[in-house]
This record gives sequence, structure tokens and C-alpha cells, in this order.
Amino acid sequence: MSKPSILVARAIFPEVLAQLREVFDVDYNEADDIFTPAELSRRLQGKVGALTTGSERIDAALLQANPQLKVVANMAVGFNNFDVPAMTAAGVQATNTPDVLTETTADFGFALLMATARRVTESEHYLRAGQWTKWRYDMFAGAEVHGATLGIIGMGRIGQGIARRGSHGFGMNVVYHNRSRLSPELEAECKARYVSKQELLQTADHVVLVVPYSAESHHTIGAPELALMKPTATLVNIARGGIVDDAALAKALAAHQIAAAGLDVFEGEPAVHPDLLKVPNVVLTPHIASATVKTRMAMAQLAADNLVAYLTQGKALTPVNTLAGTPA
Ligand code: 8YV
Repeated sequence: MSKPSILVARAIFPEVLAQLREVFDVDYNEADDIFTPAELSRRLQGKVGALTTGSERIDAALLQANPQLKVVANMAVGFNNFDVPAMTAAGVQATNTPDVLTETTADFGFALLMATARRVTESEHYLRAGQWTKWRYDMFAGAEVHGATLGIIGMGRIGQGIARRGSHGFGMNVVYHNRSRLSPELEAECKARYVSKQELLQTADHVVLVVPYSAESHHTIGAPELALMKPTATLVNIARGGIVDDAALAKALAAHQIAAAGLDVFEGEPAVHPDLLKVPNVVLTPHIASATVKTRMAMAQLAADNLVAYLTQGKALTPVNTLAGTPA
């Protein structure tokens, strides 16, 4: 009997690919390049499943051109590359990789916060450029982290992980803003206090963004929000490009309206707004918050397990949408 055909849309761990090849006939795109929408649609012809990596757009046009498609497993917790209502209407199961990346991503949020507040990359560039010839009392003097006020926008699993690190590890005063409040038990565990977005922006020394991307969260931080922040404050975005208006942020950084920013995600990435590359007070990383060997392996494994579970047993492990007739 022939095996069902799937597409693995970008390079993954060889061990995980080998497992998939035992069950499926795999069309593998080993290249690092992301497919254009037309290429993706063409490569999906005849495929019942796909493993995507968070950037491949799955929309109504693609689904219409590929009515045989049954499941798309995203190797990411975020799934803003999916048009979920269109997938549900087409009877296509969407899956993501929650939980396995929570702590690693929260670690990185803190790494970026520390690097930004303490001017780590800026000072390294200075040293590498041979400019370190003497010591000065104010050389790369940054902002305190311990004991400071940490404001978290988006209090899902990763936001809670950052809150715990801040309150328990660094004695920070943690405030958060979210669509809904946490339970009193979770607020106590995270030692985090719910405040309005305005209060958070006005009082936080460090603002970390961990909110999922949607039309509603587009430009959560733009010029008006940056104007509310303290001139000594730092901003960290480990959520998604588009949550921050990057052009407005570059202007605010150049004008020292806020002290510094740490960005792992960008509007239109992998392109980065050219004005962000010109300002020294920003730490820039190429969307690596979940990038430890162990976590990326766990993400790939879970995405692959979702494909196998859905296509062999009709039930995904971590579904994003609920389809009519799916077993509970
Ligand atoms: C991924 C992410 O590495 O999980 C997410 O939502 O942003 C990252 O962990 C990225 O989407 C590529 O898979």
C-alpha cells in the first residue's frame, strides 16, 4: 500500500525527518528559503499533510487549490501564518507546538532584557572596534534590572514564565496587562499585579511584549504608546513583528524618547527596518527565542507527532482548531 504524501516545508532535524519517512512519502524542502505562496501551493499538490515553520501562509486561496489537504502542523506556538477560520471551513486540522518552548522562550526574553538594560551588545561593539582605551565612570551605564518594575503585555504561558523570573529571581515589581486577568492563584504564584496598558507603559522600567499577533494586537506599541513610556525605560519584543511599529520605535530610540530596545522579531522579517540598524541603543536578534537544541528538537518532534497522530488516528495532539466530527 502506498504511503500518504506530506510536505515538509523547511529543513528539520534528520532524526525527525527519518521518523516521518517511515510513515509518509515525504517531499522535503531542505533549503532554508521560504516558499513563495505560489511555490507552496504547487508543492502541496497531492499532499494530505504539511509541516510548516511559522512563516508559510495557509489561506483560503491555497486551501481551495489543495482540497486534498487534511492537516498542517506548525513548528511554532504562534500560528498567525494560518487563516484558522478558512482552515476550519475547509476541514483542515491546524496544530501548533505549545508548552515545549515556554521556559526556553521566557529565558530568552530575560536574556534580551538583560542585554538591553545593561547595554551588552553596544559595549561589545565598542570593545571589538578597539575603542576601549580607558575607563570612565559613566561608560555604558545602563538601567537596573533587580528591584525594577517589569511590565509584561500578554500574560499567557511565556508571559507568566517571564513574570516568575522577574519576581522570584530578580525581586522585580511585576505588573501585567492582558485581555483577561489571571486567576488570583496564578497572580499570586507569578507575584504579578494587573494594571491598565496605560499605567503599565507609564510606570514600567522594562516593558516585555509576549502577546500573540492578530489584527487586534497590530501595533500594540506605536508612537502614542512610546510617548507614554519613561525616557529611561527599555522595550523588549519577543512576540511577533507587527506588534511594534518598528519605524516609530526607531524614531523614539534615535530621539532617546526611551532608553533602549531589544528585538527578536520584526515587521516583514527577515527584513529589518533600516532605521533600526542605524541606532546604537537596540539589541537585534534573528527570531531565536526558542532556539536551544533541546527545545527546537521538542518542537519538531511535536509537529511530526501531530501529523502522525492526525493522519493515522484522526486526532491531533495539540490542535489549534476544532473540526466537526473530530473525536473528543
Ligand atoms: C519559532 C516562534 O521558532 O513558536 C513560535 O511562535 O515564534 C518560534 O518559537 C518560529 O516561529 C519558527 O518556527
